[in-house]
Amino acid sequence: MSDALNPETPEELVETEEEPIKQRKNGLYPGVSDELAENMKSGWADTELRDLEPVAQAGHTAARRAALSARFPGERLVIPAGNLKTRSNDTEYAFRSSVEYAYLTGNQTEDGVLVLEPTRDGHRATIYLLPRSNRENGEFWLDGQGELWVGRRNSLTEAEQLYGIPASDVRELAGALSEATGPVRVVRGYDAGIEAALTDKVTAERDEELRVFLSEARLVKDEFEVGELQKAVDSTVRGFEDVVKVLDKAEATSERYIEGTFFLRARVEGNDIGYGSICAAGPHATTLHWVRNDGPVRSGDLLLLDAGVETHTYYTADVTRTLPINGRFSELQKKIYDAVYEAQEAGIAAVQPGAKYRDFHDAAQRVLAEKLVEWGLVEGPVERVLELGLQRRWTLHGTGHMLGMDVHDCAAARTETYVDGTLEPGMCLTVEPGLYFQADDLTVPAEYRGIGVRIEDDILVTEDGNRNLSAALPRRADEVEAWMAQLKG
Ligand SMILES: [Mn+2]
Repeated sequence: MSDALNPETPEELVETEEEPIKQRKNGLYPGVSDELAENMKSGWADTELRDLEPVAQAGHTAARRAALSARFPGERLVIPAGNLKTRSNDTEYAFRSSVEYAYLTGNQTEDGVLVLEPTRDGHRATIYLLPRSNRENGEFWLDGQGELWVGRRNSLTEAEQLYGIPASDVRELAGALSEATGPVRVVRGYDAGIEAALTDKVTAERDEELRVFLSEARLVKDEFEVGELQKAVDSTVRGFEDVVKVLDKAEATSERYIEGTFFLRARVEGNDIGYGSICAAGPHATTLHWVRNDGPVRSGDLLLLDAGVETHTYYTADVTRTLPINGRFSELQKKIYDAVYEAQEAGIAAVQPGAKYRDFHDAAQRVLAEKLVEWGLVEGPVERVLELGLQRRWTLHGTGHMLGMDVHDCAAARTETYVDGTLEPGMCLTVEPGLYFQADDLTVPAEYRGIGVRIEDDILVTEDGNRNLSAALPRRADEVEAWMAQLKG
């Protein structure tokens, strides 16, 4: 990629519109003649887009903002999208806006800020965004954030049509906020500039209440969100099929071939992967978050693939399958796989409206503890094992979590509404028991060592039970083998 002509920060450049950038930074733009500067100001077509259709979630974000408004009457609420983060020198990481901002606006633009201003009967929402680049003062082509470099932005008028929210120039927001009076809360951790403008007006405790509310608001998904989650899962299913089809190429190279194959599907059909793909072959499957993905892929071993496509609206799937690389489970691999499958079946059955959140975890852990006792790996009785948590040497992690715009969604929700809470229709969670025998675990027979199995599905709580959103991907051992045989042709 090429280097921006202008080494200065965008804020400095865009503050004063009367002075052309070239003159203001006299001498900093070698090679830009007055004639060229003048020439670049004009000859550009009017590209304003008119009569835009609102984005698909615009019909849902108003209700979300209304719920937020009702919770904090009379207070100014500030929800930033966040800023670009430097990767190195003048390159940045791909931007992903804060989920709080995307959830409430449907917009995902860097530097955007949603502000809810208190009114007599609720709040008035405004999204603050960077407007189109100024062509008169050279910002358009001399500024690193100019549209010539980073691409066309929506005008504020276009943004209003797309998101159904009045839009204003974000460059005026920090100043306005620092002068504003009255109670205010901000979602922290995304926009240092906005936080600095509010520093003497907010408290950590009050801001945390805002963050907790926005996390808990997302526990129950609306119809649009469920549709997006299903879309994410459907793409993920295709990504898993892609991987099975290229296992021979992965054997000839490394786990990276699997990572790259899945990523291709995620980028073509969605926004991205929802989290770093875990492409763990052989003993790497016993490392819970194996994302280095630089190991060999060997026939006879298992591949634990934990990956999810994220949609353009940020909803992600989170699915795991443990596959025999050569297409057939060995006897011991199948014994361990079947135990995890049985535990997952028990876990999924416990996902019911009105059930405690902990129930599905307990149900799955019980099955795994029974198997471990039955195999002689831990001394029974099972009640004692569960009471002391002894099975956890091999089960390692919780059996699932909420799923949504974050893979571990609603993480700021209070214990009483999440872990100690009750399942309700519209909640979506993963059920993902596993058994992991570390390669250096001397307490298990040698043949178990280096085997890791996890099976993970995305389960929606419905009015009368649950729906497995990832049911299209085979889970039972014999079905997995048949599916692989068919794909490998
Ligand atoms: Mn998961």
